[in-house]
Amino acid sequence: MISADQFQLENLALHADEAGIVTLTLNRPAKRNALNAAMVEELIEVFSKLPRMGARAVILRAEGPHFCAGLDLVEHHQEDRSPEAFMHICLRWHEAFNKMEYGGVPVIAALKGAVVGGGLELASAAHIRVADASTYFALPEGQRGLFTGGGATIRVADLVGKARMIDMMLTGRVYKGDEAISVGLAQYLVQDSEAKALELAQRAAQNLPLTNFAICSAISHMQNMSSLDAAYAEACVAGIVNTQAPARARLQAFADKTAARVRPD
Ligand code: 1HE
Repeated sequence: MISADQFQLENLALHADEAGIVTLTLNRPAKRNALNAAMVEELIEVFSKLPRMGARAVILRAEGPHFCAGLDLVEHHQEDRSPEAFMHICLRWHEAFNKMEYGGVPVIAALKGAVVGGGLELASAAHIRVADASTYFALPEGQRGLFTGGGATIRVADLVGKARMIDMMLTGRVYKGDEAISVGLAQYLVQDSEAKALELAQRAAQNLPLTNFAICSAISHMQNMSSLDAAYAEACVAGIVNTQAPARARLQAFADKTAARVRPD
């Protein structure tokens, strides 16, 4: 069974159940879960190892009232980084978030409070985002004299489109509630984002692991390809996934009319 002892974590907390559902907690509430360099290294460690440890789904949650306040601005200020040093910091962020997005294990973000700057970059690397009434989204980099460096130009622009992202950065626009859902920042708006994330994780974990691997890595890879190459890659992935031995029982159940049918509710 996956356990926290298998990781060296100070800024994150990890708990796994017998079914392989991992709850990963951003655990710097006193600093509003701001991402310091150490926390990013821990994210890399966790998301590098979990796919090989049999994790079936990850719930990414936060301690305290805010999900994540983005880059640790105090550390950044105190370190007085050179352009080269900060470029390397950004590359470590990309390493962490790419491991999340392309790792093949469903990651479901349970959001609350501030999901801002690098916190939104982190959330946008999850496969599903669940918001509650307290959740709000912003990219305050523009107002801080900064620019995004953790993949927002790719993932946030993917979610909301270029024009909205530019507006968020130029004006500090904050999205929350139904409007945040309608622009694509989250897929669910509920009273209890953690309970909903758990429900979604448990549902996703009922899929075959190889199928989830394809859903949570192949789709993202294919978005980076030409349509022609993506169609070819899709055929190759489907060749492997759609002929996997464990799928036979599910197909048999459909043929026997014992499998659940797709219904609207
Ligand atoms: C922090 C950070 C942080 C809080 N770095 N320490 N991100 C931002 O511009 C968001 C900056 N943070 C905020 O706007 C607010 O802190 C919050 C709205 C998130 C929360 O407000 P509040 O009133 O609950 O907390 P607070 O009093 O502002 O902060 C509490 C403590 O957390 C305080 O530390 P303390 O030691 O004085 O108690 C704050 O300094 C600390 N804290 N946010 C460091 N971000 C790869 S490029 C990515 C670019 C970016 O992400 S830019 C960052 C955008």
